[in-house]
Amino acid sequence: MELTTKDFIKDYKNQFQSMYAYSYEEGSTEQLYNALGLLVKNYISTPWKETRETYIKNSVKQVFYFSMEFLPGRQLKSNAYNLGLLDTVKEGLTELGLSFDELSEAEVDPALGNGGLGRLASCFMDSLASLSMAGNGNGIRYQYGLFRQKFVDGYQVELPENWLRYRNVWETSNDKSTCMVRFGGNVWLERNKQGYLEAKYENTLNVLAVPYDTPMVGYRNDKVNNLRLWSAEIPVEEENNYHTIEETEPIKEITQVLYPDDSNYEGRLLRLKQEYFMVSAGVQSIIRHFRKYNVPRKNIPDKVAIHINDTHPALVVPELMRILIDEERLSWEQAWEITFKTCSYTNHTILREALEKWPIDMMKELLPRIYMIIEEINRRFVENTLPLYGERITWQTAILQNGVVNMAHMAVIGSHSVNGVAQLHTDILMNDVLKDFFELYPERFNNKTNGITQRRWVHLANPGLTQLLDDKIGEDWKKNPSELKVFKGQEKDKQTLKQLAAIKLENKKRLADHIEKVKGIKVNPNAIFDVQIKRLHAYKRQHLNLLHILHRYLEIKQNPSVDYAPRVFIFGAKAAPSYLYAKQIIKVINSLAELVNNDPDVGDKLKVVFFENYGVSLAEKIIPAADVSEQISLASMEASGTSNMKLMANGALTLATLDGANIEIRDFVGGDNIFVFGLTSPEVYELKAAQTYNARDLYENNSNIHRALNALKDGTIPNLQDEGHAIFESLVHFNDEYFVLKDFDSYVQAQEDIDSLYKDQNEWTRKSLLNIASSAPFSADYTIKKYADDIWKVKSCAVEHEGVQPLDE
Ligand code: B1N
Repeated sequence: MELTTKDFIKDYKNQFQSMYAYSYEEGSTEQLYNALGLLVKNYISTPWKETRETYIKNSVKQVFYFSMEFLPGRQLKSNAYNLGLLDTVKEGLTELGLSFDELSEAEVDPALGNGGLGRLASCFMDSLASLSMAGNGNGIRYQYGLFRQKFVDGYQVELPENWLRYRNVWETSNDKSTCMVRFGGNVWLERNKQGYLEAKYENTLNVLAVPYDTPMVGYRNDKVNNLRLWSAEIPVEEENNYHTIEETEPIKEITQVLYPDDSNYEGRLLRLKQEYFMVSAGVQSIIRHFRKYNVPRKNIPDKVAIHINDTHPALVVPELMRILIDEERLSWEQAWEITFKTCSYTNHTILREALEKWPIDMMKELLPRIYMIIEEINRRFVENTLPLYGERITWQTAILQNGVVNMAHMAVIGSHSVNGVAQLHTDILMNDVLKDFFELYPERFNNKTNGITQRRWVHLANPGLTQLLDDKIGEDWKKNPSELKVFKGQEKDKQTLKQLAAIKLENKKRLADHIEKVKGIKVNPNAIFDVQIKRLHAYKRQHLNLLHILHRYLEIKQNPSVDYAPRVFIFGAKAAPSYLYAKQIIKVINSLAELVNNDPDVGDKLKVVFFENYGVSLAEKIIPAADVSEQISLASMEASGTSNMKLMANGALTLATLDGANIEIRDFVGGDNIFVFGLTSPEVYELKAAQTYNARDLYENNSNIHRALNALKDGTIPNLQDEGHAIFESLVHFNDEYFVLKDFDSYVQAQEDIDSLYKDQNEWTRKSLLNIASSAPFSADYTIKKYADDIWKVKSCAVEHEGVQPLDE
């Protein structure tokens, strides 16, 4: 949009004064930020309204992305940037004697997700809007986000994240669009006068779902989509029944807090309530919205696509059936046809412990009508499958099994499309985890490799690199990421390589300052910045990284002149509060950091930095400064990964197992420009099947492993209780479930190769350039384009020359 600096200044002064009734010069940073945020939101309101109207007027097909998690990150900068106002706003503030960066840091970063799954949902929102596609988010407005992590004595401590304590300028509560969600009670079917079977309810707990809408601003295309997050409140007409705070608790608690488990399913009743609450409110509001389209109900799938982001929202299937049958009075067959054509499902993990299975008794009691419908879906599924495929496949794929509702099975059976998030992961779904379903419905399966938005992760996080790209290849890459490959042409240009190295160094200096400020550790900006940032989990193997650092430390102690390039190992990771082993790994890394960072024999050779409270905002600081991207999960375990893509796009070299999207990264950048180590996925499958793995043998016969493992428990590392022992036990006595010791040697070798290459700065930077230039396929714009073409069948509403260009690859 067009705005002069002068107009902005006038608007801002007015905005501030109308909110606080004094001059901006007297405002606190929070107030100054609030006024700025609300002003930018005012600028958004017109395209937001017009986008909504255009979709309805043109009867455009809309996607509804149902996700229990969204991790949008701070929105001020990104919104101003996508609107095309960032420079004007910065200039205007400078004229007023204010700093944009300072105000922007005052914004809270809403932590409404655990990790990759939630961040992916937000990257998708950004791409949908930027591609001018009608895409809506549907989720929960948790009052408390993911816990704030603090280290006390090296141990993780969890503090509540009360992100709504200050006002959230981006949301608008929409009282007009509330819905009622019913839980529990008795339900029965009764034939009414017209001959319909009617569902009758008594003694239900009625919860009011209030939507809070947040604008999702497209990149320079005047399109603004909607993210709708639901909050649970007491229905107004029932307020008189709730006398005390204790009585309101069962309602308020539904949207109080995000479950902090990533890749682990915890079968708590409250979580099931959250899932149904979000699903029911979302589906009701879609059906209500659809009435505005004025087309027959059988055409719902032509106008609406509902996406199920992992199984958490899989109750969409029976809930849509319930509404179509009980409220819209369709027959079962008609309702099923619509539901199946409307829904699609993404699987994000093969970890057994993450697959949701709800006890039938719990489901029956909490959601009696929904359970009746699930039973009928299951009955019909069995009836159809049994004669065609026989007993084994039928019972293996049924929704109801051994007293539980298998949510993945429900999602697959109720969806026309099932996808994994990287090619290897999709292959594993087809050949292993969902093998029987692949036999039943091969046509439903497809791969959609994850992606990231370059706007947040390159344009905004790395302005130096962005400017260099603009200078060298022009600005087209911003709207058409495939243009990035043009940058490859400069791989031999000394001048470009020098500039690229200088930009990386600047970013590292900035991060080094931040490290000193928050951790009190001085690091050398010329050292290799080696980064592992992701949730803490045994399968991601932060403890492999830990063992290698310990190995290096012991080598240095033995031979202080050993030839290692200076290295800073940087970690960011939260552990689920109930995941003891993950917390023990954090403690050991922190204690090792204390040892290494304070040992004068070590000097610059080795520093270890574990940031507290890793999240989107911290990632934006770390990623542009990274030299090495650690992607070291046991092959087959990491569905995709997305930090691998962000780091690559910022010029880090990847050190990886052939897992998840790492394989595709290697394919695009070429085997010479990535460090690969460890078992491959087929090798992992083979080794597991053979049952011949013996970790103790490796401990006893490999001297490096022996020494490092002993150092975990002989007092080398200070201030440990039994945490070092715990890691030792899991690796040696419990036979190393994730093959850490098996991959140790090849990991150490790859790390040494990194040292050698780094000595040749020119060659290193050349490979860094090739990584940047090969990162385009991981633009979420491409990912979304594929979802739109293959799964959702939605089109861009861009008029020509607007927004992100029609994409070619
Ligand atoms: O989803 C990301 C992938 O890039 C990661 O590889 C994958 O680990 C991650 C239960 C999850 N899978 N499953 C979850 C999150 C919350 C929860 O309660 C499971 N997260 C992933 C995006 O595809």
